[in-house]
Amino acid sequence: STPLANKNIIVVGLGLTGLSCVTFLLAKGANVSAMDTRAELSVTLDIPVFLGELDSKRLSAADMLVVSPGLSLQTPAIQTAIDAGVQVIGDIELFAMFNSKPVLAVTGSNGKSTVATLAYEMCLAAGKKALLGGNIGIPALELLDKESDIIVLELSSFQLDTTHTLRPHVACMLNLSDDHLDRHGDMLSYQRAKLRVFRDARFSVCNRDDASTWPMTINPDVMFGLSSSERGLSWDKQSASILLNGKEFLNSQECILVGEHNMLNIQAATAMTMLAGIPLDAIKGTAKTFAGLPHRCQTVSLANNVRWINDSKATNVGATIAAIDGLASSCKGKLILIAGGDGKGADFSPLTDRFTQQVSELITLGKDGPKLAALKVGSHQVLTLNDAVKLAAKLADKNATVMLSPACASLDMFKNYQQRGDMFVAAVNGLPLTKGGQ
Ligand code: UMA
Ligand code: ADP
Repeated sequence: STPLANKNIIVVGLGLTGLSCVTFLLAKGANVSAMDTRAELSVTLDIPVFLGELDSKRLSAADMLVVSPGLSLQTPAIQTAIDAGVQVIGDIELFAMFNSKPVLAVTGSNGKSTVATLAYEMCLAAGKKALLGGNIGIPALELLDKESDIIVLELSSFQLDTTHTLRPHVACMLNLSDDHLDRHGDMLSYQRAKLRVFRDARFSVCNRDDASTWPMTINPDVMFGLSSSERGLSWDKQSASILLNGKEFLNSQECILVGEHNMLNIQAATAMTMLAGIPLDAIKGTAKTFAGLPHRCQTVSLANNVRWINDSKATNVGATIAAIDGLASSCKGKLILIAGGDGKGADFSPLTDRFTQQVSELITLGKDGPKLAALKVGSHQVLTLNDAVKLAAKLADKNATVMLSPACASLDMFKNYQQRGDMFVAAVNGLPLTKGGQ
């Protein structure tokens, strides 16, 4: 029997995470029921399921709640249960309770999926049986019954908020910029949630140039950054290469990934896997051949001599800034930016300089489109992504770059960022080819 057998456990939230928790807890012999605030959900489960408003009494009477990342711990009914002494955890804590494999955990505002995938591929290249999951889309609990030597987890601030005993072998925080303030309230509590990744970690990896990634209580084992340093990973702007302990490790010309933000991502994944004992040749080989993930600064068409870039995963201001800066050196003609969506309460003003200096035309849409449009004189507001693409095609001259990098979440208009990116690509592919276009 396990510590969960016969316990009355309520899984709160029935998305991907919640469903993985129900399956796992049933297998451990718990008495499982589930709740979700959404009144309409098409799930058929063999357990009691309560939809709609959360039943506070029922929650407070449970032995344990497993809360999904999409629900705030500040939700009154959950807060009441916490106050009543009910143990409240998330799926990552449940994972931690049963995991015995070394974990490489990465968090941050931007670059998590790229770094997690790079680290995972580096482990595979070294012949390790590696698994990848977490916020990237594969619930961590689904990894537990698979054979592995090492597990790479991408963790969000919401997941870390409900995690206490993960004790990763290597923990890494990439950066901190404004995101999810509608849920966390302020930057400090958002940062605190992210720093929880370092709790009881064997090794820690931090960004030398972003002090908000180093908790006061730890001494980072390896630092990375664009600033120069004789220790850890650094960037030599002149030779455009990544240095390890002051010596050239990898020239960016040898890599498929472009943009300084991606050079940071390679550095972070290198630091993490190095600390996990992965040989440098496997790390380097992967860093060279990794082509990036879809929806992240991905070139999707070169028709009519216009470069169309899908960066739909740029769901916050920091990501869009990195994408614009990353393109700066390779943009030969106009840069036309399509942005907007749900800004999640973020401050857009850090974009003003980029909009004025680097973006030739700004096309906005979505809930917070007007707020973005107000930051640039002569910007264009449209209603649909299709209209945005058509207008961009009209405004594009030879050698122009058109990028969808919304700086906002997609949920006001789309199912998720993938659907937004796919619809962008479909709209681009639906454009008429002019004579001489390729
Ligand atoms: N919801 C309700 N009521 C509920 C439960 C959820 O309205 O009772 C809503 C949430 O507000 C949210 C949606 O339903 O809009 C989904 O929430 P969820 O907790 O059920 O989400 P899952 O389907 O379990 O997916 C979660 C992560 N989603 C969130 O954190 C919102 C996924 O990250 C992750 O891939 C998955 O677990 C597996 O670990 C997505 C994400 O957007 C990609 N993450 C945020 C980000 O990256 O910025 C943090
Ligand atoms: P996350 O999983 O944290 O959302 P991704 O790797 O999916 O991060 O990248 C999302 C977007 O964030 C990219 O499309 C790019 O615009 C931006 N980005 C990627 N890496 C970084 C980084 N190291 N710093 C800042 N922005 C980044």
